[in-house]
Amino acid sequence: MGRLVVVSNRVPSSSDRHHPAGGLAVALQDALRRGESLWFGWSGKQVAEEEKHSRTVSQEQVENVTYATIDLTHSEFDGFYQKYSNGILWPLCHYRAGLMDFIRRDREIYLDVNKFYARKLRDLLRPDDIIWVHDYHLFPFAQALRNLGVKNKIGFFLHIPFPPWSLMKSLPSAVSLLKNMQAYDVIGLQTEDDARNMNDGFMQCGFGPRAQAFPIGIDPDNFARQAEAGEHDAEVHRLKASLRGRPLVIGVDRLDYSKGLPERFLGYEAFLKRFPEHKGKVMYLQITPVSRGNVADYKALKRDLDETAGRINGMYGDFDWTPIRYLTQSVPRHLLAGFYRLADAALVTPLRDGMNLVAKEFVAAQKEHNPGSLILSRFAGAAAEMEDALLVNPHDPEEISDALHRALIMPKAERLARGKKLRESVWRVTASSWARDFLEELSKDRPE
Ligand code: ADQ
Repeated sequence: MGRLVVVSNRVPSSSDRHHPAGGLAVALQDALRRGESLWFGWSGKQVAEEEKHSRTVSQEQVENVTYATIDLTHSEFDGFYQKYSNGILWPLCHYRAGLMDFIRRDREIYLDVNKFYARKLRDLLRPDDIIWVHDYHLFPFAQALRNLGVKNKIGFFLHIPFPPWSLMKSLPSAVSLLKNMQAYDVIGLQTEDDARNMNDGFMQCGFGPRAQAFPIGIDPDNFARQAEAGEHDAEVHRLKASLRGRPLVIGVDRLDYSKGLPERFLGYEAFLKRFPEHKGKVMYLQITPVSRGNVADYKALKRDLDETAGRINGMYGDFDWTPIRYLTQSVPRHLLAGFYRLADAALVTPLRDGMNLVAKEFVAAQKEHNPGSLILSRFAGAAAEMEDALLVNPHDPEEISDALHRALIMPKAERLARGKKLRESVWRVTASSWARDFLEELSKDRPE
């Protein structure tokens, strides 16, 4: 059997290669360990334009995985990564066409970087390798490889949502993007809705349907073990002591406008206003590390959140109680797991999300005999599998506030019944079953 070749824009950094802590590295762990494999992508480094033609692929072997990475120039990083991938494709795929800032030159850089990556990878390929490409940075990657004569099986997985064609077509050259995707043998999306949207787009452009749903999961056993171990962690104890018996509500998200954070804060404010019996008696901890911090939309979002949290704390707080504890630094995973386990409710209310692994991590971390409640947006991919969460429309502050009140007064029997069903869903589709199912599909023989 050939190697598994994973291609993603970001490759785990050297320090994460021995013990992957999160993200794609955890999801692909089992698949990568099965045999010899290669992981190709950007090194995370930028070089000056003068060095453009002297760049070489650097390789590091860790156990049976070779990590092969290449640098980007400053202008490639800007046009390909910041502008086209994160400034056009990310908002559009999250149904936020209004945030797109389209400049034709960035699309050219995006296509050029895909071709550049393809040339670099081609030299490393063997005829029986199976190639698995990840995410929106690399929509046209298979076509770029095919143009170089690569005949290997190539699969693609999109981690973020895919909008209906009526919206997607607002992207200049959307048809050409979908045309390029015909070069993939298998295309996976997070949900049936996303797969339907993409297939409809294919059909509207005169192509056949080829997208299928492969919802991603976590490694629940491992996460549950970390959460249990967290009970003995000094920092988890500190958090517990600071609660002084009051219920804890937790939110954990990268700082991103897709995660619905300002709307969530307004939901929490509505909760304090409409259910004043909880004032002074609940702690809401929101952990939101800054991502893409140098992009204007993200800076504005950070300002908005800082201001809203400050306003709510000023208006509703007391000399011995802060309504929102809002952290913008990252927290190590084992601590997060311990914090989730301590929480009575989680607020996971993205406006749009491919899947949302925080929802699954929260469920995996709960005490089976006394689980906390999950409040989940209907517009997270996870909602399709987690109907026993308290599902909300994140645009409606009152709906969030009702759900929060309900979560905090929910009888134990109902929490147990919901918790059991949620656990079943998190243990049914795991990171490892996701990768296995996708690769099985990709390995099938299909007509030329
Ligand atoms: P993300 O948008 O990054 O991923 P998500 O699925 O929630 O969103 O995963 C975030 C991960 O980062 C989780 O494992 C979480 O624990 C971790 N994380 C978040 N905040 C953290 C913090 N403060 N400190 C430490 N860790 C933190 C994209 C898509 C999602 C899709 C995933 C996987 O946008 O929809 O579920 O890929 O396919």
